[in-house]
Amino acid sequence: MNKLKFIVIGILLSTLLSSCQEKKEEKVQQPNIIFIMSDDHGYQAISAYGHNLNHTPNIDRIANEGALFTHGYVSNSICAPSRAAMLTGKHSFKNGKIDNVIPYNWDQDNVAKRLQKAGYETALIGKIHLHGNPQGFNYSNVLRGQGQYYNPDFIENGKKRKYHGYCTEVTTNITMDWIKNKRNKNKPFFLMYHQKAPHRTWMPDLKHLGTYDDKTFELPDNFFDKYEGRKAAKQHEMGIFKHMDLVYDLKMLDKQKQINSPRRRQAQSKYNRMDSTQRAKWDAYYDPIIKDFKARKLKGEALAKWKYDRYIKDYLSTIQSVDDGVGELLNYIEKEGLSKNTIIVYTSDQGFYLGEHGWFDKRWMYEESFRTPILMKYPKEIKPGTIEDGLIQNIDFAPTFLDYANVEIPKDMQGESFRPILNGEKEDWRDALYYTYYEHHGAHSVQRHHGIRTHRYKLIHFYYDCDNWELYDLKDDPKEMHNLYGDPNYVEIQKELHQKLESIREKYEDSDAIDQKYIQEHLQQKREKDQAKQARRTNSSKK
Ligand code: SGN
Ligand code: CA
Repeated sequence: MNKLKFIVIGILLSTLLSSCQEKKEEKVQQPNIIFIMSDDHGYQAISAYGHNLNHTPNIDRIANEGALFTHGYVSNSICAPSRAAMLTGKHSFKNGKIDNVIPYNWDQDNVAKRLQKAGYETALIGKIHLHGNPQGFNYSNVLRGQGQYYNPDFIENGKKRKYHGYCTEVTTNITMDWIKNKRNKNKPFFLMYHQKAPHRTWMPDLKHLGTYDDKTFELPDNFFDKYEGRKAAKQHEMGIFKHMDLVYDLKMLDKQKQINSPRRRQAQSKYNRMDSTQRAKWDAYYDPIIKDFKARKLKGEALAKWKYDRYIKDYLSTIQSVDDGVGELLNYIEKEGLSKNTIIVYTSDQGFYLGEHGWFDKRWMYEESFRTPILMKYPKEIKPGTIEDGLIQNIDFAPTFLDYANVEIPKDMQGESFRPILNGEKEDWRDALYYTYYEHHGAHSVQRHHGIRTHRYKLIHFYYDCDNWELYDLKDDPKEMHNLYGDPNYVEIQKELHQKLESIREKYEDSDAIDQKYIQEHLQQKREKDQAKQARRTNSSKK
């Protein structure tokens, strides 16, 4: 009898022990997650996407060792709303951050808070562009607002700190320091490594000046777009030819002040941030270009082409530093043996126009800015060289990370984990995406709009102080030059898309009433700002 008791207790103990071990192993198995994001990095400027503009070997490595997403999209193509959508897993009208102006509420739930609660060590480094102290992070070191390319100011755990050097490299150095020396190595980690580059004004690092000077860049074939049938697009203020500033954007800051620019003062202040050694190298590169530009007295189409050429060269050179940083991080992960258990994602807050439709900037629901690059590796689950063509949106990152971390996905997150589609279980995956854009009137003059995109079609509604519809067949017209709305051949498709738009708005709980609420809030903010401006003016005139 005693012997039997002994055996039973023995079995019970060993079961308990092995289940404890399993639990421990399960914990150890939680993957590290590195979420790399850059700002305004169009997929056209990542060599893995095959556009042959530039060479980004390190970013490409992520796709070569994992997956390249061909249909990655954002929910609202602008910086702060895009970041809010990624953190919360919700569309802008749900998380409240609809534009770059209305404040973000950090008190709401976010993916970092959830991971932190589940035992993750969390860090946010670089650009976040959401005012207020970041919540959900053990360590944060973020740029103030948009940040500066040279000798940038950061806020480290709530305290201001100035760094010497080039912003992209500084952000990488802070990240490497955290990953090597600061984090608790007994915990899985969630790292948001977010570059400011290649945001306007595309100031390259000194060592990358001239990287693309020997390459000839052809204008995109719709560079001289006349926007026929597209009323909203006609009102843009993002033309490379018409709106790009020679001095502010294209660095023609001549000492003689002969080149005309309404933004010379702002250009000068960016230049003034550099120290004398940095300025000497900067001048050694740009001064001969300024001299040559002045001598050529370009006009019309020749000037348009010159502007595009300077823009694309600066933009791509700025990306080289982003790629360097990714390389440094990937090498470290590999050297430390962390590769197998680390998920690495590369994305941008949205895409960007590199001369398509004659533009720079983003905001529109047209492909170049609605789409965003997504590359992801996780050797445990994703086969190298995977091409993923499912419709993915930035609201999906938060639930996807929680899924991989084995943490419950809150019911009110609107995005969905795309882990199952990467694992080949695609059956129920969505067939359409919903998009919203609110920042009107704002920089670059893009009308308020929303719309739906399926694999083949896109329906857009421009509204607020207009009421225009656009419909595109992306198979026949991938560059979105022919608005088919009202075309008798598309009556049925148009009807279907209208119905789909209605139902997707219902699904995500958007409505005209919600929109009206934001319009009022926006107008109120505007009034307050104007009043504050007026008060400052009155005060200064009294002095
Ligand atoms: C700045 C830029 C704009 C840009 C917005 C938003 N002008 O206002 O070109 O669209 O930021 O960019 S600048 O002259 O100040 O550079 S975002 O990435 O933050 O959304
Ligand atoms: Ca951006």
